[in-house]
Amino acid sequence: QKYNVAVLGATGLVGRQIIETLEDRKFPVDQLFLLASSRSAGEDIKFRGETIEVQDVEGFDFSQAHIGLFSAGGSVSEKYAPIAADAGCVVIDNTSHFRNDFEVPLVVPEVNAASLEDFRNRNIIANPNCSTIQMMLALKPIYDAYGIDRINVSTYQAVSGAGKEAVDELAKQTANLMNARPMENEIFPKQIAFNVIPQIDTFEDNGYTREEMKMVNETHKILGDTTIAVNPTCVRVPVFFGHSESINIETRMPYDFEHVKQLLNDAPGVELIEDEGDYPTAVSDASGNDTVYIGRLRADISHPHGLNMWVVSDNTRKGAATNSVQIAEELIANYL
Ligand code: A2P
Ligand code: 11C
Repeated sequence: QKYNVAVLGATGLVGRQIIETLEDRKFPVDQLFLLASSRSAGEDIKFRGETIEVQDVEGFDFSQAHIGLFSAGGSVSEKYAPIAADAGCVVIDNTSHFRNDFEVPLVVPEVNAASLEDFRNRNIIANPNCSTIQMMLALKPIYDAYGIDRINVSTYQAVSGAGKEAVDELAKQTANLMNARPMENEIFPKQIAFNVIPQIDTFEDNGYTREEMKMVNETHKILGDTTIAVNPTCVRVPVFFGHSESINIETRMPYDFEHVKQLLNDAPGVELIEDEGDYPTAVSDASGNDTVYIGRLRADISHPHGLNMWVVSDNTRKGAATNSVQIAEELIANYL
C-alpha cells in the first residue's frame, strides 16, 4: 500500500530534509504534496527524480493526504494541524505547539512507540524537540535498568535548529568578520560567529528559557515519569549542523559501569564510542547521519550514583526529519 503525504514547510531546512529522508528510507509515497507560504509557492523541488511544485498551504485540501509532516513553525501548525486532522490527514507535527497537550502523543519511536496509539484522540502526533530526542535515546536504557533521579544537562546547539535564516546569519557574520566588516545580528540575540550564546528561544518567568523547559517537560512526558529532576542549560554555538550535550545523571539505584556500557551498546539508534582518547563530535560524526553518538562515558567522581556522558546528533535528521519519518513508518506499520 502507498500513501499520499503532505510536507508543510517543504522549503525550510527541516522540510527539505524530510523530503530527502522519505526518499532515502523508501517511504511508500504515492503522491507527495509540498506546501509552504505564498512566498515560495511555485518553486520546484525534486523528489525521486521528479519535479514537484510547491503549493501555498492556504486553501490546500488536506483530505487528499493520508499523512502530513508539519515543520513550518508553531503558529502555522496551530492553524493548519486541526484543519488537516479534521480532514482525515494524520499530522506528525515537528513544532512545539501540541507537545504539552495531554491528548497528543509525543513520540520517539525507539523510546515510547506504544504511546503512538493515542494519535486517534486528535489525529495529531507531536515530534519532540531535537535536544530532547537525542538525550532520550541515550538515557532510556539506563532509565529502564536503574531509574533516574536527576538529569543535569548543558547543550551546545547548532544554528540550523533555528532555521535557514539562522544558518545564513552564521555564514554571513563569519564572512564579514574575515573581511573586517561590521556585523549585524537579526536572528540571534547576540553575534553568533566566534561566540557562544546562553539563550535559545525566549525566557520564561522562572529564568529558564523555553528551550530549557522543553527539555524538562518533554522528558517527563516521553518517559512517563514526572519525578525525574531535570536541570538544563541550553546554549547556541557557531556550528552549522549537530547538537552536542554534556549530560550528568544520578541513577535511582546504584549502577554497574560495565553493564551500562553493554546497555548502550545494545540500544537502538545509538553508538557508544569507547576507544580510549576518542569521542564523537557534531561535525565529524553526527552531521549528515541518523545515529546518536555517545562518548566520554565515565563515572561521576563527585557522586556515588552519578554518570557523565557526551551525546551528539544531527538536529535536522534524528532531531527532526528522521524521527518524524520514523513515526510515520510506525503509523503505517501498526495503525493505518
Ligand atoms: P516559505 O519558504 O514560504 O517561507 P526554516 O525553519 O528553515 O526557516 O523554514 C520554515 C518553513 O516554514 C519554510 O518552508 C517556510 O516557507 C514555511 N513557512 C513559514 N511561515 C509559513 C506560513 N505562514 N505558512 C506556510 N508556510 C510557512
Ligand atoms: C533549536 N531546538 O535548536 C531548537 C529548534 O521546539 O521544535 C526546535 C524548536 C522546536 O533552536
